[in-house]
Amino acid sequence: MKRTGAQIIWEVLVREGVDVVFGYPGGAIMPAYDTILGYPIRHVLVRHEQGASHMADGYARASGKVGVCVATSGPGATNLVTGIATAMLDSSPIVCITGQVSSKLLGTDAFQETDITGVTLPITKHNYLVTDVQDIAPTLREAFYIARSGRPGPVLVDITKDAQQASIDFEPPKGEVRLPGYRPSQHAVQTDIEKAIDLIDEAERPLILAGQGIVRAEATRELLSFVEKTGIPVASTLLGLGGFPATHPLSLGMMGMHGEAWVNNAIQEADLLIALGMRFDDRVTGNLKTYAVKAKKIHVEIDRSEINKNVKVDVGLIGDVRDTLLSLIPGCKQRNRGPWVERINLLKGDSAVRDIQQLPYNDKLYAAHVMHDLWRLTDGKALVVTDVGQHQMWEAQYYKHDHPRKLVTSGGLGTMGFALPAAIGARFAKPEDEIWVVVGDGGFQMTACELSTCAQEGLKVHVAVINNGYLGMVRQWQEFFYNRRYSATPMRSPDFVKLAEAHGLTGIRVTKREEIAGAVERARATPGTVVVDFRVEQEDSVYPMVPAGADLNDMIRRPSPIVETGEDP
Ligand SMILES: Cc1ncc(C[n+]2csc(CCOP(=O)(O)OP(=O)(O)O)c2C)c(N)n1
Repeated sequence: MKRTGAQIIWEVLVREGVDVVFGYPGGAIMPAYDTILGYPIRHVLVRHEQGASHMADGYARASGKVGVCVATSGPGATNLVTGIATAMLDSSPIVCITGQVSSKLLGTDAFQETDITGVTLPITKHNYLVTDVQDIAPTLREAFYIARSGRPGPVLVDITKDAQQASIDFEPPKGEVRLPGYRPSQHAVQTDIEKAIDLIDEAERPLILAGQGIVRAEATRELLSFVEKTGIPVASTLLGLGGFPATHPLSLGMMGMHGEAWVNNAIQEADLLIALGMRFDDRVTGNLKTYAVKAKKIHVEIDRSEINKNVKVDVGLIGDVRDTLLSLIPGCKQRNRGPWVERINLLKGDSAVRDIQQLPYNDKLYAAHVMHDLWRLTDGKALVVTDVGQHQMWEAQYYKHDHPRKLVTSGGLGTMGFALPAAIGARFAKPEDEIWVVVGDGGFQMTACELSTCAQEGLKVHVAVINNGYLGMVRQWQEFFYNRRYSATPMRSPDFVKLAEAHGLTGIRVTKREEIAGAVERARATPGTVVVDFRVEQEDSVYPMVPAGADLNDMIRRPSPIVETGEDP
């Protein structure tokens, strides 16, 4: 059958199972936009291409499938860049399709020409420039295969306008994609598995460090079996939250810069760390010279280049986390590590009385209240998409995630402006889920234009703006490390209730704790997107905090004790 390049793009996407793409049209991608009308693919018109790449990413994180975004050449393509880098650092599988100027104009500084493959080379898993219509189908198939296999990541395919316009006799390619030299699935070496089992059986104070690899590899059930057999407590990275049930007795919570104090103390006392699908990021380790020096280390990772990159390990197991856990479980002894768990409980010490929730009632609204109440009111079942800043850390501390893919957040790049568009992507991935966006007043304003997309598409997401009148996390650093010189962090915002209303949406304002439940109920009962403006305490800080590059034990703690009643909040 005769097909144009523009048609072939959608033919391949339909065969890859794509039913929604996020994008914005323009000259060099117009042939593709013209033909999409004939295919069963929903196109979501974003308000800025950054939103399109975050939406594709949010869709991918919530569903486990590949997300797709589309943009024109030049400024359209460069606007995707922040979302591509975000997906790259968090190993999120997206395919970005960009139009390019016609091949005879390449290299002439033609109107809207940018070398987008050059620009995105360091922030994509792979990228392509396609100038021949014959190459469109095989290239797109490779792009999907590379994006989803091995360590997932973003792939960009830049297609010239003439390749989109040309026609060929098209036969859909069949069979597996084969790429010489690319070996995405590997299995850990058996002798290394045996070494790891010996270390696990011998250890008296072992800890599991659960990373996002657990979620990506769909390994939550296997992790649970491993923990129930070996009795080893689990600490999670930010992106690993939900990979192990937060309410399980052996779940310790988050590690690292804003992790629980006792988790960081336990890491420093451990005699064995079993790192599963995580990459010893600097936010997790603090000072590498003093990091877990008493512990032997086992590192399970799908990406070989992560082993011994930041932390030298005793055993590296290269492979899929689920697959590797299945190899480890039968060999490990059934054990109860009671004394170690008791020791960790002792390390919890006075943490409970330092918790902001222990403050006697006053008329102040704290972000921690909002997160805790949201968790209770949604029964811990909502899919929460957070932005970056203090609210992100409070969410991680106070919203207990028991299930994977229920927290979508930008970890590696820490991208403000991520949350609202990523939530729109997640909305398409999970039509049945209750979705809450948790976002700061700063980050919300970076991509609030996507409220207009919510309105046009008739989408229901709840936006909780944690409005403290500051770029809170930066203000916190200024408070702790720059003598309270609040340079460029006080921020005036528009009236978010009116902003919602201007989009034909609903806005609600909350200034007191007792108003939280009513607002949540009203948001749930209202059709369409609802923005809840939570006016929280302006100068609260996230505790504990390991200063950048410090020893994990050197945490700044909330001044203690803030109350001595010991009563439940
Ligand atoms: C795109 C981008 N620019 C700058 C930063 C640096 N940064 C990290 S947190 C933060 C403040 C966030 O403020 P807000 O969105 O109001 O959230 P809050 O910390 O108050 O919860 C900034 C500016 C960033 N992470 N991303």
